[in-house]
Amino acid sequence: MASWVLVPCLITLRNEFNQLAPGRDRASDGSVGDSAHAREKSDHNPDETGATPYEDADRRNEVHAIDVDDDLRKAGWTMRKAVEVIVIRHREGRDDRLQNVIYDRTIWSRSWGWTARRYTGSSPHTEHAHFSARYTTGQESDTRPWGLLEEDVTKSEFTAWMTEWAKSRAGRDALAQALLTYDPGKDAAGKVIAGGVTNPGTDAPANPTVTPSWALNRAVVGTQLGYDIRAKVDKLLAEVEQLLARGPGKSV
Ligand SMILES: [Ca+2]
Ligand SMILES: [Ca+2]
Ligand SMILES: [Zn+2]
Repeated sequence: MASWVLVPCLITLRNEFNQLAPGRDRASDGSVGDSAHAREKSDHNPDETGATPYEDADRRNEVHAIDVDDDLRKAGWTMRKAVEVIVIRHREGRDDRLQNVIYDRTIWSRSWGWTARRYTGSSPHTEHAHFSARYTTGQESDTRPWGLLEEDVTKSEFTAWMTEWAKSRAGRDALAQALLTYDPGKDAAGKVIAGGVTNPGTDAPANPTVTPSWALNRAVVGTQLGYDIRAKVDKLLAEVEQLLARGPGKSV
């Protein structure tokens, strides 16, 4: 077979899978097609010497598809999740390098807005996911990240970020606002659902947010009462002033 290369964008995709899951099974990996592929149009065939569904603008003999083994052997990850990350980015217009993705009897394609359709080809694609790249020059050579590593945040990294955020001015403002405005809503019968700050529910004794929020509540009520009382005293004093101004012996 004539020599061939994989399009640069798919080299990055395969590298990204390797970086994400260094111990992944590679048994069902693939790129260039076997003799069965060579008999039909396939993105696994080199584009200058083989039959492909599309043609590109250059003379490089390129393969436009990879298969990645389903078994990632990576905690918190499945091929389903990896496929979702990649497909969603395409659906949202944040990536445009792929033509279609096939995995587990499902095909997602650029041709119909990246929605899922049942894949009825001879292989159900349950042991590997198939990624077909586009034949456009800009997309073939685009080696930007595919988003898998971005999604790969461990729980402890996430906790550390959240802790840092909660200490920041913006984080504290947002948390305070969320706490003070949280409304648990009402049920079908119109009763307030337990759980909000203003309605602590049955966990009140053990809920550390309840005591300070009730103290705050009482402070607000106290302040309001203070204003109300002052307004009434001011009104009363004004009336007394008026009475005194009229002098003795005159009724109001
Ligand atoms: Ca090309
Ligand atoms: Ca080519
Ligand atoms: Zn394939």
